[in-house]
Amino acid sequence: MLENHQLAFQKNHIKNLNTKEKKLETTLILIKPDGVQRSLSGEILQRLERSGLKISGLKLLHVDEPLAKKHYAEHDGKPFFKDLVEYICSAPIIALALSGPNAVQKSRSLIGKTNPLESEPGTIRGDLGLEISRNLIHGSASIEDAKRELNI
Ligand code: 3AN
Repeated sequence: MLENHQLAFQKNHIKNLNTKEKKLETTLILIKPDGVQRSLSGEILQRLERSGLKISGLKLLHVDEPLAKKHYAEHDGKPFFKDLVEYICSAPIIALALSGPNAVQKSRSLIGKTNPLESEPGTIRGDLGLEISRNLIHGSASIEDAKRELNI
């Protein structure tokens, strides 16, 4: 969802981190339509940035059906797949690449569990979400998923 030129500043952004470059990861974060519509983009970005992770690419986009199906391919066949695809295509989202040490695991812990009812207070979904189908944000689940999703 983010092309190479949109990731061009990544090295400059992360060069001040006290870590060896080889340990750095980049993950894909999506602020979903509910996050954008509820004007929570700033709050969500602030929470992610305050952890020390760096925004290394960012764009507002309106996802179309083929892109959504590719992104959510692992859920194809599940009962909620159709709604999931329709929903992510229903309004603009914000896609960002987030970089830093252990960026995948760190962003997942900031985001919280899939169901906002089960997400701990202090997490994005735990503090700001109510429903599993409107859980505000996507974060890649693994380093492999991050690589695949960033290249879609
Ligand atoms: P996560 O976003 O926490 O990695 P996944 O990958 O299991 O969760 O699910 C992807 C998205 O599918 C979730 N963010 C949520 O919007 C939706 N989803 C997952 N499970 C359900 C469900 N049981 N009912 C409705 N929507 C679901």
